[in-house]
Amino acid sequence: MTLNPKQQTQAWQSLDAAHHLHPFTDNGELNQKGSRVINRAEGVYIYTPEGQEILDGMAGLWCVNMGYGRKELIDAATEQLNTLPYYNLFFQCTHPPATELAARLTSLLPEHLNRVFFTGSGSECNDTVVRMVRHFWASQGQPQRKAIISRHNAYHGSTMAGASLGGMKPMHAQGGLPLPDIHHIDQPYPFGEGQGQDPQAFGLERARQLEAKILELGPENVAAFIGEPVQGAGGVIIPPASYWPEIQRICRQYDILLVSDEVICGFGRLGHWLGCEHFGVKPDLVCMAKGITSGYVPLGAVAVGDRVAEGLLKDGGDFNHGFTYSGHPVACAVASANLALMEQEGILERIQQHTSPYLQKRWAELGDHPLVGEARGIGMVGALELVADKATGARFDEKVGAGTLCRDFCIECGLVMRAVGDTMIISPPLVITESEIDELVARARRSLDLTWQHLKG
Ligand code: PXG
Repeated sequence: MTLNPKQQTQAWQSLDAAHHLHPFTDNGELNQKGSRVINRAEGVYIYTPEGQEILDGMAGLWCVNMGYGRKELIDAATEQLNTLPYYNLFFQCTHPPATELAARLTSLLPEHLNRVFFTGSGSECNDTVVRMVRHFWASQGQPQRKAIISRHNAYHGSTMAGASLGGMKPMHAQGGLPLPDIHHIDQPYPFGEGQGQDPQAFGLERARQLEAKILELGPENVAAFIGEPVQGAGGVIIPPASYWPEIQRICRQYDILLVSDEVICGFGRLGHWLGCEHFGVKPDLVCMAKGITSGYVPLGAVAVGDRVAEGLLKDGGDFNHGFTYSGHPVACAVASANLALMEQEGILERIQQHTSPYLQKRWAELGDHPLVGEARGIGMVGALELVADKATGARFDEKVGAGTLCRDFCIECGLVMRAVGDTMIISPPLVITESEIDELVARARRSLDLTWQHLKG
């Protein structure tokens, strides 16, 4: 018996409910409702089996930067699967896709980043960084430098080290986190935590919490500071311009390594290869994943600055760390094809000169909506703060679940927008056209109207 699309969806939903545990999901609640099945995608659109077309305002999970259905990436994967579907980089071996990608990547990155260590994901990059910075300081005769400083509401992944570096309270509440020697300072979030203050002064004050924390721990005990240039999963938190230069000054003054987590901000999301370039920051280590392959296959990479690389290569250079899928050949081949495609299409110039200014202009218009306390954005990300009172910026009671409501109306209107509490965020594919941006903004406005009617009606 062939099933019609609705029956097929129901069949998948019941298998899913019986056998599949979802990440970051109330699985009990989901199993009652039935999960949303997506089984096809093209360009900036995803589709349900019943044929609903949904504009993917999140590029999957901030990763499908060059859009769905790119033949160049599919061909690169197919060719590599046919040639060498797997080999490893352990035991003195290499393979052409990893070597060529390492060279290609370092040629695109700032001058002092000349080496990469491959992983399978962003979380694995951050686990790698924890071990690498501590190993580096040990190589410098300072093994006591173990402390790593991060921010509250940062997201650095879900592994033990990634979730510890992250500053997500609900994550720390499960599984005995954070690990020892990981510390958090406050985030540079003007709308949420700096209301009524001058944004630049607020940015400096938040950066100087790093200095205070270093002095509290003793500079001789601190290995590194890690941050996302713009916090993504935390709600598109854009720091004031004063923030990053001050963080860099402090790191240099106390000789603390600076790690930029570029898992979201890299590969064009902020209009540059790396988001830190926008803020004029020169990190010692850089974590990359997601957009490196446009999400087609999993890959992560840690770019290592010359100073750290020289430390690691001292005394034989043994680093006892690595993953079966470090630099998987298919992932590396797709990443190289993705970088080539980005260059061929001049995507960075297109973002800087056209797509980002247009997206930001249209996005800012949503700021006039009665439900929106702030519409902000940078590069190819945006956020809307939903408020109960536009004049005072007062939030809705948490129990109202305004963000969740709005997110559900978005889907009804054919748009994926993510809710972080009552902050609605977007991170569309970088290849989105002006008319697709118009569509995105129209669908977002319609969803805001429906949310408003529901809450006030
Ligand atoms: N660093 C940053 C800055 C991230 O955003 C990771 C590390 C971890 O990467 P992996 O590949 O291990 O997932 C991330 C991941 C969301 C969401 O809902 C964000 C991420 C992952 C899943 C969901 O915003 N970011």
